[in-house]
Amino acid sequence: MKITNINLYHLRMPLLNAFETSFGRIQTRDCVLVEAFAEGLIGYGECPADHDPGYSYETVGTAWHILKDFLIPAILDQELVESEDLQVRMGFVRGHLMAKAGLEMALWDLMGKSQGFALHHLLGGVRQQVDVGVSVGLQSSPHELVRVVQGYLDQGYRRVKIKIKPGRDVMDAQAVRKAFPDLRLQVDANSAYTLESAIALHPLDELALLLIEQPLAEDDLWDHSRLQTQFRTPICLDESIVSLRHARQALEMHACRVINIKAGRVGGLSQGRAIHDLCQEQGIPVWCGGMLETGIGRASNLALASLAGFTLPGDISATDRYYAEDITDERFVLNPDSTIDVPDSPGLGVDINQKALKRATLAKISLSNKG
Ligand code: OSB
Ligand code: MG
Repeated sequence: MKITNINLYHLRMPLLNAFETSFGRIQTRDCVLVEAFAEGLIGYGECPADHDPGYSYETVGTAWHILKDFLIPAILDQELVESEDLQVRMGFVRGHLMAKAGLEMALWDLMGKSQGFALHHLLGGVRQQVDVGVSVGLQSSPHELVRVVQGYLDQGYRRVKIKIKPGRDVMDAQAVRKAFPDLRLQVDANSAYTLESAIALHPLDELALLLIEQPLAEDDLWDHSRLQTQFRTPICLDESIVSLRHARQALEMHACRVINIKAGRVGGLSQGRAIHDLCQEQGIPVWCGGMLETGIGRASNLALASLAGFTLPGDISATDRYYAEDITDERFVLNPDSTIDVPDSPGLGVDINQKALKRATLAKISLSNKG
């Protein structure tokens, strides 16, 4: 198929609750929505770059620039049969993986709609519901954290991740573990430690955590491998894994025992699936990370997490954990067994709510070769 024109939207949506991590606190969440037109169909993709370069160097501003000035001109009116055709055309752009992933997602949505298949089917998924958990931001105190976690358990979540940072790590995790002895619990530091300062995390090894996510810098596979030797608890990498090659190298040097897969971080669903396949071959568990997505990105995450190797619960929560109003008609709900249904209609399987999209839009541009 040939994509003839694309609209980009800069979206900003208010979060129901502020979300605080070791790299910052947000009350609203930005992203770039890609709207691609081909064969009378419309495909959507979400580029999860945020307002600030805290999680990654990419921002809405860099993604907008790279999409508008480089990626989109390279793919408009080109024959694209599968995601690989798109990746080859985008290959001249170094990095900017979230920008590429947003465009790739729109192509998957178009391919699914044109062939009449849901995304989970195109990707090779094996389940209709996926196990999910909730990612809880830093709270004002361990006491408040326990109260917030209790609220999510009351809603039915059976796996909880808490954010940590230096000075807000062991006490927070101990408080949650003490309150909920059997909870499936994990922590995420978002690169806030060094090999030296991570000594402070040693008591976490006594808390029967599922994993410790991304304690060290994103460009530091080697020190993660040294840190892993100090812990029984598996280290899980998020920010550090930006490609299939990084995944292979991380596993070869034992830098982690679990991988968090985010299609946005690795340049698209195709690369996410490739990392899944590698990990599955090697018996390494993976799970689907989240970036506070809208209904578009959430639908994509659910389809990806339906692949057989996603054996740990994903950071894919119900819509009402994030937004009062989403840009899709569909709202995702938590089933009583802490799962969410994988969309089953063609493509992403969700429809845009035009009024909500309009309310969330800060800027829009239309790109085509016809001027
Ligand atoms: O590190 O997993 C992360 C959100 C934004 C950026 C990075 C991360 C997160 C989350 C939230 O943990 C997961 C979710 O979407 O619920
Ligand atoms: Mg993370």
